[in-house]
Amino acid sequence: MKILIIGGDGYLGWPQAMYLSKKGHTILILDSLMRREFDLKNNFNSLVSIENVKERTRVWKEKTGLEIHYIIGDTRDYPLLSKTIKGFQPEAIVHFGEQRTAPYSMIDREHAVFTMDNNVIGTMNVLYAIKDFCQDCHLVKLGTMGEYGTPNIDIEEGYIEIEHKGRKDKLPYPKQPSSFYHLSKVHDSHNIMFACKIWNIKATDLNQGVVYGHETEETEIDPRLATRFDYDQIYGTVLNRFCVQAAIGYPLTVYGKGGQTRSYINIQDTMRCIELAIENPPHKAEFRVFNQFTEIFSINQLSEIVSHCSQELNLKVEIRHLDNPRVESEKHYYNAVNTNLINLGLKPHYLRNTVLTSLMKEALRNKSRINNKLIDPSVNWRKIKNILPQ
Ligand code: NAD
Ligand code: USQ
Repeated sequence: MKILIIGGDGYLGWPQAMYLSKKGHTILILDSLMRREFDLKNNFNSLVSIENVKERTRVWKEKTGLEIHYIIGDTRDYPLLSKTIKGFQPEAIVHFGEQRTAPYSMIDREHAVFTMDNNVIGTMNVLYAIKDFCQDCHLVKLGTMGEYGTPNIDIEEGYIEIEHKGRKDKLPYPKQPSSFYHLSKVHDSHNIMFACKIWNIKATDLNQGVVYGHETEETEIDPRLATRFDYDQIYGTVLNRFCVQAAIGYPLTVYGKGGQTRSYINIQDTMRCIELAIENPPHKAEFRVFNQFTEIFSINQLSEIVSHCSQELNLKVEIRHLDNPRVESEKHYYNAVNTNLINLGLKPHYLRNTVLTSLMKEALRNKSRINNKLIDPSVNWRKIKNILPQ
């Protein structure tokens, strides 16, 4: 298939591009490079060093004989986006290309507005380009489990059957996100659902949990094919952060009471889930939602797992409870359904194994690259203006 990967230079997009290229698909990446620009501007870094997109694609060709083409461009640039989609005629578009962190979106007004503009307008443009130039294309859009928040009932896959005053309906599941970033994903979901209905577009919204890990079969081919591994307070996701903290003896940064419970997925399972979505497209006009995660943990459970694994490596690890910089429940009910992808054939990797065999090892190997000034959270949800340490 011809597949356009928007955001194909990012943490997930780059390994996904290689994964699908190796399966024989023709891959074109579109990426604005906003993620790399953030690091350059703020002196942040990935734990493992990563090559630029030109070098990555060159090494990929050298090692596998396969080509991955790329265009540097922004989804908000409609002439460029529509020309790309019209010219390439993708059968599927995998859309990773958004500002993807909650703390970034809560820094101040500018960052919140950028997040809305970049994500919501960018996705609107993708929808219009599909409608105008590529109606049969399947949009595979990365959403997030955080769209649902933490309701006191089970979280279903996108829709819920409701009985109200004696009448029944199947409605979009209620959304209670906890950052402007997560809200941008909710707005995207509504826009995509509406576009499917009025223009007969087909789309899969993948409500993905927190991703951990950095190794895939393809990144292991050569160190120059590595994907980024973020551990800082803005882009680092919680398990990746805890493993880096443990490697340098930095007390683990549990926010608040640590009862926050979330769904998690290994990066290798992300690759497979996207492939499953592409291989099994929805019908025309269908807006399909999959909950893309494999396991559920509280932050306290994660810190205990990392602490336990660290002891096996003779590392001494302390757990520290910080005042929570976010506004979120710290003790709540959480149970989410994830049967759609499992029914399509997903065979999960498990978190405990990845901590010891991959994450801790990588963190120890790259200890000298860790900047501990980037670890503690300085972005607070309640403050009007936050400052990033350099
Ligand atoms: P990332 O920031 O590493 O990658 C996103 C890429 O998209 C970057 O290379 C960035 O430059 C590019 N991009 C951003 N805005 C763009 C635009 N307007 N036009 C073109 N390119 C643009 O993020 P990631 O971790 O790879 O996440 C990919 C997607 O998956 C995001 O949509 C994110 O919300 C979603 N997701 C991520 C996680 C996670 O834990 N990493 C979990 C759930 C969902
Ligand atoms: N947390 C800590 N300590 C830390 C970092 C985080 O206790 O050092 C807590 C947070 O308070 C939160 C939980 O861990 O309760 C998850 O935080 P996170 O930063 O790992 O993940 P989150 O902000 O939810 O965002 C990440 C990705 C985002 C994706 C989302 C999936 O950055 O792109 O959408 O995971 S989900 O959580 O399902 O919404």
